[in-house]
Amino acid sequence: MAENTNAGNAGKKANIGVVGLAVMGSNLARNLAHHGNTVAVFNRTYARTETLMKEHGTEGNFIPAKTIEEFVASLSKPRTAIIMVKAGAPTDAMIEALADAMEPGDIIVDGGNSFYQDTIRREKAIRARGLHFVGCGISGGEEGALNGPSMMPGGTEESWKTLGPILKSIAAVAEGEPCVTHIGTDGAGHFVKMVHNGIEYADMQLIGESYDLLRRGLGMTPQQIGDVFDEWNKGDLNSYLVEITSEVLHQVDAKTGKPFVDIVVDKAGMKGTGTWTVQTALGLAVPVTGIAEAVFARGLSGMSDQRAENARTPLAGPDGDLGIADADKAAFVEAVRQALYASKIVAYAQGFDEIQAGAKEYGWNIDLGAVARIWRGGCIIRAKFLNRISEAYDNVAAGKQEPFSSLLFDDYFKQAVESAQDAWREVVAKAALAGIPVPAFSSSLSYYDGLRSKRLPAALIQGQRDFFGAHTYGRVDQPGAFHTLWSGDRTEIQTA
Ligand code: NBP
Repeated sequence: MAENTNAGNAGKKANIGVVGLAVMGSNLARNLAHHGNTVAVFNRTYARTETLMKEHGTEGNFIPAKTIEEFVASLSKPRTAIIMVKAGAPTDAMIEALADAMEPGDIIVDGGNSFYQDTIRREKAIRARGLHFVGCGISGGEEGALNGPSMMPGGTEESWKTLGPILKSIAAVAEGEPCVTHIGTDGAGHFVKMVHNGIEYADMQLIGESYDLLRRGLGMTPQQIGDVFDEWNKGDLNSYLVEITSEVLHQVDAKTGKPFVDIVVDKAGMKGTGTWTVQTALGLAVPVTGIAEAVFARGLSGMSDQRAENARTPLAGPDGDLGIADADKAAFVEAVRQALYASKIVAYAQGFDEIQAGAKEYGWNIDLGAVARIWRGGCIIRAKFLNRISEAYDNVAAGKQEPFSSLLFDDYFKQAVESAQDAWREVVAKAALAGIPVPAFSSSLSYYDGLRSKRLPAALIQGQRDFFGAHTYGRVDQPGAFHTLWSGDRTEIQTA
């Protein structure tokens, strides 16, 4: 494409700016320009700005800047700039540079994958200087940034008034609605984006376990399993992740002619958002067992020393063959589909629990129905069943349905999990007998059974805690706190 001389932009101001023009920033800048925005662009190394202008400068109105001062001067007021640089110290450096060059009332947006606690800290510091700071989770990878991401902005209502129309212009659209909403103040957007990524981990692990059961357990080929995922994608499980799973399973390695999945090293990488989700959930005492098992499973896949030792001196156990007769295999595949759907519902229910707990802890007024709606398009966990989640929360908000303490008690999800549970139990039990690890399937089932248990062994744990630490316990038959004199005559005293 021809280089943009920007002759037409002389004297014109940009309504939005992008700082950081690596893959995400340049694609976001192009998306903004494609939708009628005039976009100021700046990158620490000017060569990247030149490349963007050379390759895509004619796609819309850009104003390239060589310095941060030039960049800020080219923005109309309130000046609004989205930072898309490496998370951590580089983001802090750019926030500082922008805040120094901007004026009160201007808006700094961090579109990177920042930890929500950093966003809370930064928002406070920037607000003290009279500027707005918006932490905005952006999902959808580089393709989403260019063609329509799902976006989760935090920050003030006032900044949303300026930013909202701009973000709506570039967001993915699902069922006629842009996949962006104002999540809540300060770190709310990055918090919700973090949980989105945690759910993504769980979803991917559950799909992985389904594949393993069909591959090792039933002896199906990757191609055959890809066909199964294609079928599953036509029903309740319809989602981007199920769709791409089929693509990956159908891929053949050009070098060897082998299934692509067989030539990939079985060690899953991670960049930290799953870990943050679990660490945060632990702090808030929300059991996100599906997400946690997914993060731990990636960790286990990377335990090279232990796996190498097992290769030398294998730990004994069954070989993974489920021993299912050919005539019964189709029924087992269907059982796995149901187990996957039930476990997925649990993972999402846990993720939404974490968002609710975060909202309570940090004083955010988060519309959970709206969160489910903006995840229907543009993001990695986009899925048909998010409509069901938004319906459930919207019905409660509209007073059409009694509030529920977990999505699992919503009529639709309750019924869906109840009808899947026989298959779910069969899959988990058979996997255990055959030696196929299904940590996310089984922990989700245990969570479900934990919730339905009338009595939990927590009573015994309280007894143990009181025995060794005088931590006291409650009684089922009267209020108050009690302690038994375990090392004395074992009488009970009331302590509160
Ligand atoms: P990277 O995360 O690879 O960062 C590269 C950019 O950061 C370049 O523009 C680079 O400038 C700039 N930068 C660095 Br490195 N250090 C800097 C500093 N000290 N001061 C100023 N600029 C600095 O880019 P990306 O993959 O496009 O991602 C951008 C952000 O978006 C990240 O926070 C990422 O977590 C987030 N994100 C990424 C995805 C994805 O799928 N990749 C999805 C969602 C969100 P230079 O050209 O001068 O080196």
